[in-house]
Amino acid sequence: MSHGWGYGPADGPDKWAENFPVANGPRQSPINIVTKEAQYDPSLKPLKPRYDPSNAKGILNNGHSFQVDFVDDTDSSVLTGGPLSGTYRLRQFHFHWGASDDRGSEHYVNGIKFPCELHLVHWNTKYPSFGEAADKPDGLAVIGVFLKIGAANPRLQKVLDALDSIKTKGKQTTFSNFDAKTLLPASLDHWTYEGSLTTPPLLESVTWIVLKEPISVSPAQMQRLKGLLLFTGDGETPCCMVDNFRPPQLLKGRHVRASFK
Ligand code: B30
Ligand code: ZN
Repeated sequence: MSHGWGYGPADGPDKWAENFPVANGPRQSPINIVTKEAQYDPSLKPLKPRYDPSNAKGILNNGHSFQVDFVDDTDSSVLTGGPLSGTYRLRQFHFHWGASDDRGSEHYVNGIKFPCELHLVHWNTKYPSFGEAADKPDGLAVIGVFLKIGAANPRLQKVLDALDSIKTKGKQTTFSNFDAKTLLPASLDHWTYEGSLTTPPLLESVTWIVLKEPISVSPAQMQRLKGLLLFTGDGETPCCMVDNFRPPQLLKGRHVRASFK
């Protein structure tokens, strides 16, 4: 799994446009969310995630993050509501984080960074598969959840405990019976805007739903995340998986809507 892109000086976000010109496109992600510019939209519906724990399938070190993958051949784990029309199936979730706690999130709120950001990736079932949806303007919906340092989060522990088995790029193991809903905060109040994948191929296909309320992670849990994984594969010079985030992109006239006053 060699991607030809990464987060280093030679292959990082500043270089992505060389191979992926859409990096400079009109609806790139992430963004800095300026809360006073976001307009409350009373037409946004309540966000309705409905996830079946038995759909969790595996956990993979993909060389730029780690992802928990879900069986997505039926409508048993889906997201509806919010800004969305139709039904979006859960495909995977993954995280972005920093080398230190002063950075790590992809989205910012009023210029504020968080140490980590969770992404739950869904695809629109009006298309036949994730692959077919991934390049359509309404193909994907990603829920972004900020993590802030605080109390230990018992709901993250099962994920963190699995990281030992996927230290290097390309390693994967089974990961079953996990309720992704337990990773969401109590409030589903959100900001939403039209954006893109935050990694190459940077496709402009994502309806972003960024939750206002962060979830907590303890300093020790954050240390585990930062210390256990490598960007590199077996036999390569080890390189710690940290600072795997893209910085905010230009808004280019887009509007951010808020589901709350
Ligand atoms: S994100 O939520 O905007 N960070 C993808 C999904 C969500 C985001 C970014 C990318 C995605 O599906 N990328 C293509 C799939 N990957 C598969 C993989 O195993 O990990 C292929 C690839 O990049 O070349 Cu990554
Ligand atoms: Zn992501």
